[in-house]
Amino acid sequence: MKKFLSLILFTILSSNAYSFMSGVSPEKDGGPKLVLLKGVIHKGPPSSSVTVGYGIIKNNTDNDLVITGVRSPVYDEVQIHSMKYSNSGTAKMIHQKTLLIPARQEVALESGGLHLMLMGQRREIEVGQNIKMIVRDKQETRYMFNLTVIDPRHNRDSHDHHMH
Ligand SMILES: [Cu+2]
Repeated sequence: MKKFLSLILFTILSSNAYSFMSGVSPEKDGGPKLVLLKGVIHKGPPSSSVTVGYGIIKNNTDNDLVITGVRSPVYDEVQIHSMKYSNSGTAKMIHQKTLLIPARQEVALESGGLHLMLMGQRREIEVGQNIKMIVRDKQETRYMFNLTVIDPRHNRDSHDHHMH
């Protein structure tokens, strides 16, 4: 009986893992046309419910691509935010509903600028883990981004303690 249960569990787990990219027809799988280079997720303190993701989004095609959404099985919601600075020195985050990545260009997500805002973490993440995200563009093409969890306290020169 125990064996039977674990078999069911395994089937459920593996079908979940599979369904992450399923439902996407092959012609809607953008493959390496849009990639995230040096993708990282900052492992936040246990008390915080939000954290950030950075990296360099690279468009490997001759066409402009417009990102319209990002999701990950690890987070309830992933938003693209930009920063707006006022003359008085305050910073405000703006939710970007779309993000243009021009043909053959790179757009950096970095501390103090554009970033992925990761909200509603569904499970514990550990430093070194690889977290996948599915990015959708205006043509409903999907791309897979890979991000590695890092401990931002070991990257003190990244100056982001005042941002998040
Ligand atoms: Cu943000």
